[in-house]
Amino acid sequence: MEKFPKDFIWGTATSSYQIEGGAALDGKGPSIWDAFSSIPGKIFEGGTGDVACDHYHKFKEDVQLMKNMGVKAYRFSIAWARVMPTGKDTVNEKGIQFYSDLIDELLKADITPWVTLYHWDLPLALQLEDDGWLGTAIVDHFAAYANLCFERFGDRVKNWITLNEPWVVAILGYGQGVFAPGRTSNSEPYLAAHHLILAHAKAVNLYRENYSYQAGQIGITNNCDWREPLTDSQQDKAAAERALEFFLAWFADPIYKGDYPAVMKERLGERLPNFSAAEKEMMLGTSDFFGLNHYTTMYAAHDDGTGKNQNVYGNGGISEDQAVDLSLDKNWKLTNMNWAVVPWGCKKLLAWIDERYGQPEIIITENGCAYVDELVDGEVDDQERLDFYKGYLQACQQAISEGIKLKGFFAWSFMDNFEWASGYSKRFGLHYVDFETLERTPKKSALWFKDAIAQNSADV
Ligand code: PNW
Repeated sequence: MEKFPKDFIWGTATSSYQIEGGAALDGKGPSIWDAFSSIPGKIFEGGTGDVACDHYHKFKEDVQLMKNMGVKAYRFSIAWARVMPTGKDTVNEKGIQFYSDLIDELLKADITPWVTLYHWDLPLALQLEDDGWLGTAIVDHFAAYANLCFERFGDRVKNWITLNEPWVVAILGYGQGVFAPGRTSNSEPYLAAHHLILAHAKAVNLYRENYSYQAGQIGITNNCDWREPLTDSQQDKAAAERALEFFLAWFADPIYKGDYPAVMKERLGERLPNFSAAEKEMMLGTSDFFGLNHYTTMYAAHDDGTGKNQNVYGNGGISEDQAVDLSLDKNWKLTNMNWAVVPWGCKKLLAWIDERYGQPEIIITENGCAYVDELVDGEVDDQERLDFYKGYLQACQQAISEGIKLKGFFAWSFMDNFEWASGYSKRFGLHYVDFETLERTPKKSALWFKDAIAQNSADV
């Protein structure tokens, strides 16, 4: 049986808006997701995060469930508006207390906290007063918020993730408008992304300058699918490479190489902002690990203008800008998100990152799948999810055996939750949540995951 390295980090992940509830409790301010989900038609069946999994009240039970699984690490996010109701200046001590208690509970259970500072729930006041990620003020506001978190939690939290998936914020929030703040544009995504990267860099610099005594690590999490050339033609190979550059290198190149990919500059012209020399210097090297959220794979072909697959959800950027036509293999199995299950794509993506960025330590901070789960006699037989994890974790094992420095894997998600625009219609959890009673039940995949952790192997 092949084993993972001894210190491999096995974890599960969640995010604040998706699980906490308590949207207006104990002084929490509204976020753009509270506002967005209140607009008719934006969320499937009008779902909101008002209650979600009520993790705000049930966190002790949740930590216990994690402990039962034997997970070594738990990735969660802090709701900025819970600790700073308007995003700046005023601190909400009750919000601080909630996260402080959660962190203590995790440490008591021997589970290492991995804390994401921003998983999309921007304080609404910052959207209204400062144009959210389109304005320049956000960079300093984010750094001040990060500073508060380092100051209050950094004695116990040693693993920080500044941003979750800036690509989603930019493309789905400011390009396609399907996520908060719901804007549609073909230039705003590039501006929002620019400020996201600068905010990340500023927070990391601040952490390193002022909190080195805390001896923690800090990085960013980007999401990327794999793009496989549809044919062996030079054109399709170039299209696949271009698609990956517009998806992942857009955010990773500034951090690992100091600037945007050349192909983006060429194709976008004035819509792509420039970094000053000082900004380049500030950004370079601002991730101690390469955080990666990976879910699926698509074929990429050169688009001569007749492409039929434009603007598919999750297309990796604004299609017209890339001249890439995306498609699926009809033999691939699809999850309930219509995302194809292609474990070898995961391995190829890890190898691409390894090569392009000089063998960074990679952490898969999310991987998982949605299926139509049913609770029957107190059990959920989600064999498809079990197979999914087995396949992807075996691909991870292979990557490690080929020398790729993959250090950890966080399953998305610890439990079923509010799946953004899909509301409660998509279940990604290892634990089933009954959204009427809020009762949690470990699924079959959770029991498998527990065995895999215990044996430190995917071959179980
Ligand atoms: C990620 N796409 O979102 C998020 O980090 C999670 O909050 C979310 O629940 C999970 O994946 C499942 O969706 C994504 O369109 C949303 O490519 C959309 C895309 C990718 C990731």
